[in-house]
Amino acid sequence: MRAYYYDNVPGDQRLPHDYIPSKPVFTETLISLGVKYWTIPVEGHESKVDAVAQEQGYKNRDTINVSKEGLGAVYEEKIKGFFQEHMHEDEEIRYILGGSGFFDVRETPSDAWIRLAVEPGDLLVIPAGIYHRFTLDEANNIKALRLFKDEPKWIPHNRSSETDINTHRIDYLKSIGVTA
Ligand code: KMT
Ligand code: NI
Repeated sequence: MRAYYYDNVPGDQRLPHDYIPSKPVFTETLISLGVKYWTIPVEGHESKVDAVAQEQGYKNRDTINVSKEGLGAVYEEKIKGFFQEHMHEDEEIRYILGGSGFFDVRETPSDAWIRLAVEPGDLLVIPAGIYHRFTLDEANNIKALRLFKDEPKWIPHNRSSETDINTHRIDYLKSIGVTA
């Protein structure tokens, strides 16, 4: 997984949006934001993903195929929804099985976007309460395992003055040592 600051140049969300030269984001920064990741080769990943899932308490899972073929009639709507800046009241955990894409997470307090370019083998944990979004890249497909702690709660809460005072958002800010 490559992490870098998003260039904020208007235009196609599927383009890399890497500054020239690139502004890399270091692992320490991701850790300070509560973003966690592991790399587990897809070939023979099952037992290793199971071990991480067990250790982290991720009890349930399903597979999502984000592509025209995979999503059918709801494709355009889903793509739009994924790219709306939002937060969840639970972690968003993804293990990439195939394809590629971009998760953007907000750095706090700068409010800069950090782009995470994910590829097969990446296991990414986006913490509850962080503002983020997702887009496919120009290859237009990604296949991922979605893991969750209990029953899946997929509700995205789009960023607003309401989410700014959501208890999970406040708890997140406390966890990274930022006071709103
Ligand atoms: C999400 O919730 O944003 C997604 O599931 C995106 C696709 S998973 C690679
Ligand atoms: Ni999300």
